[in-house]
Amino acid sequence: DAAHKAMWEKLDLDIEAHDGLLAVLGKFYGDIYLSQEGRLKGAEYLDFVLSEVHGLRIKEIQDAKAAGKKVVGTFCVFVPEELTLAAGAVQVGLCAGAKAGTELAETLVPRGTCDLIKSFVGFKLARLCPYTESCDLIVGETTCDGKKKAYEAFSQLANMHIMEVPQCKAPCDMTLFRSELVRYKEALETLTGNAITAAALAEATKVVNAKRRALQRLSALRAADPAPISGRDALLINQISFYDDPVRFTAKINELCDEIEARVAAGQGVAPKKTPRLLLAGCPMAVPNWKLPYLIESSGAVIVGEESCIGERNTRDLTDETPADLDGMLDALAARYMQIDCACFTPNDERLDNIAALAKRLNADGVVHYGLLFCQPYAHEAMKVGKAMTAAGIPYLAIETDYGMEDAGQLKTRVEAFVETL
Ligand code: BJ8
Repeated sequence: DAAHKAMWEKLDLDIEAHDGLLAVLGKFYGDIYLSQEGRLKGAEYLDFVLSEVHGLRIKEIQDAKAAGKKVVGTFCVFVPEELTLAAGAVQVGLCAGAKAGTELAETLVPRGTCDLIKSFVGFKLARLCPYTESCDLIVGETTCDGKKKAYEAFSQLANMHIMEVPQCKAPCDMTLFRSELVRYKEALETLTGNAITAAALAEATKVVNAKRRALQRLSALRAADPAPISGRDALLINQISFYDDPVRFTAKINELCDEIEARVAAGQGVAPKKTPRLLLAGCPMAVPNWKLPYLIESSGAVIVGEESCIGERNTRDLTDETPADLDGMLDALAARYMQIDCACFTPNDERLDNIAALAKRLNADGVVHYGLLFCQPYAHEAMKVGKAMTAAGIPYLAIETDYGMEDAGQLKTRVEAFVETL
């Protein structure tokens, strides 16, 4: 409507290109989401949030800014939302899952860069993302080479803070990460003018843990056969967790879980009992990257879990709520975040065990590894995961793809062939 348009103009978006993007997104969402059968009533919340992804939520964020709040954008689950919230700021995820502004992006990052990076750079250069344009500070991190070098270029376009994330997990790495938490805390205090107190951090930790618990509850319910929720909807829930208000989100997902519990008790699901069940593992799938989940779920299988940062890797571990002083709380944060089994770490063998355990817990019949083209860390681990799954007797398929649609037919053929063997 006119008010939204005025807001987007104020954010200096390219209105015509942005209209085009929303039209494509709406069509894509209709085909992939609204066409599903046996959807939960609580999915209305998902449809609403998505239909207003560049509308109402941006309006709320603008209102918060007008009231003096700061907005922090992130690209990685290593950035602790607990600290951001404790400083009274709003945190939003900026990873992007659509092909947009690619040519512009390639003026800033090399062609052989993964689409996740090209997408957030492209969205910025093409002036398409109201979240990016709302940020007062954007936090980068030294994870993969692609991201860390892209942030050097990106910092010419936005106010950035770079966190050093270690690549190993020895005691000295823990010390380094702990000191980076302090540096991030100080950056937030400078940005917002608010001191981060023990009381504020304790409260923020409760909020973020409650969000994780709701997502853990959802994950646990997906062990049921028949699967009570589609993988597409579960992925969307995890995607929305990165930009909706955390307290509202938690309440809505707990309501949805109540509905799922009733469904499981009644033996109902989105696909018949004994439908082949797959665990997706690998690179994060940012909104609206729904290509592979859609292909899988239209090939006679159902997805029962996501071993990615837009999934289990972001929700598996809680932050210890028992420390009473700031120092203890920062120790707890460091301990919690350093458990993340990102492929950027070496070695990263715990990930292999975590995938096998997750597949077992979710009663998965197989694992599909998703790697983005040009992503070195996950391409290497796809091979290791394949060996580990074979050793554990779990059927395995590795897929490497990008945000384009050109390979959709070929991917579907491979997925269908894999599903047939299950
Ligand atoms: S903690 S997974 S969110 S770094 S796909 S940009 S790795 S070349 S996203 Fe990640 Fe944090 Fe790790 Fe999670 Fe690089 Fe690969 Fe691209 Fe990637």
